Amino acid sequence: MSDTTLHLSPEVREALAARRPVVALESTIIAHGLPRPRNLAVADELEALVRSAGAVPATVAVLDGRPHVGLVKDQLERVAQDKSLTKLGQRDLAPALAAGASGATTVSATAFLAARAGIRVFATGGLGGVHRGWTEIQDESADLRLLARTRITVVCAGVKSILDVPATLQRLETLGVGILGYGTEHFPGFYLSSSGERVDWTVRTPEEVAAVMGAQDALGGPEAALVVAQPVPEAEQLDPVLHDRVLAEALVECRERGIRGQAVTPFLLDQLMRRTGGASLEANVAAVRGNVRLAARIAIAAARIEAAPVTEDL
Ligand code: PSU
Ligand code: MN
Repeated sequence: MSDTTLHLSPEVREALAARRPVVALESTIIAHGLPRPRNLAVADELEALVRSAGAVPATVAVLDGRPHVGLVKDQLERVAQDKSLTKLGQRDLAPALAAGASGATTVSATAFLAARAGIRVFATGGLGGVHRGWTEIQDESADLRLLARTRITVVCAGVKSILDVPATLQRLETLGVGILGYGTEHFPGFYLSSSGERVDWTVRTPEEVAAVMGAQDALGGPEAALVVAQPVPEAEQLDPVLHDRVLAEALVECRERGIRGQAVTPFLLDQLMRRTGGASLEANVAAVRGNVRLAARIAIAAARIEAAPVTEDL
């Protein structure tokens, strides 16, 4: 029989039992989104950022057929170093558990497992979305549909700029996923501070985000996620002209080589890194750092609201 029990790290188990703030982190960015050995340093740094902000990190992955929420040190090292780890979206979880396989979880699989563990806040770099050329190749990340049915707050730097951003925003609207611009009236552009698209709602504090989460719960309705989109600081963004040029080159290469499906996103991220001499990597890491810090502050604000005594209007 497959082991479908969630394996919580001791730190995460204690925090959840005591209703202390926890932040979920995905592992695909570590295993497939960042180059070795930098990926382990970043994974450690992200966990440390969550802790120093006063919350508990829960990195999610599947190891030897077991779903883990919160990894201990050697498990995190394995995710960063073991080249045999596959990339698991939510639909891959059941086959992976049944086969006893190991893999890193994407946004969709991470959000799914984190929500099942009772974690409400999740930080990543950029969400998956609708790929360019979607009229021919129907490549839309499973992240979107999963977020439409999972009550979790995802802090991100928008969706990856390798995607068709307006089409992705349209899909999120159709799917009923709320989006808050954090400190911005524009939807961020992942490596870039702005995608040029506008957002309908802007918040400026973690407490405002927590208030929206509270209103989501009080309203009921579909269990959709809340996307908190925070831009990478302008000083740390990738040069927009360089970005547009190398992305065009990378998209041509992707098409010429016939790369498809799950391989597309890691391929394009890697191509951008090579073609910008590592500058895209720095922008990516800067974005994730900011998101992890903010996610911890949101988790703390949300835990405070939950702990506050309930008052009723008379
Ligand atoms: N954000 C990053 N780097 C990444 C990803 C997100 O900064 O590598 C990963 C996430 O795990 C996301 C996945 O869910 O890319 C999307 O892949 P696809 O387009 O195949 O759904
Ligand atoms: Mn895809």
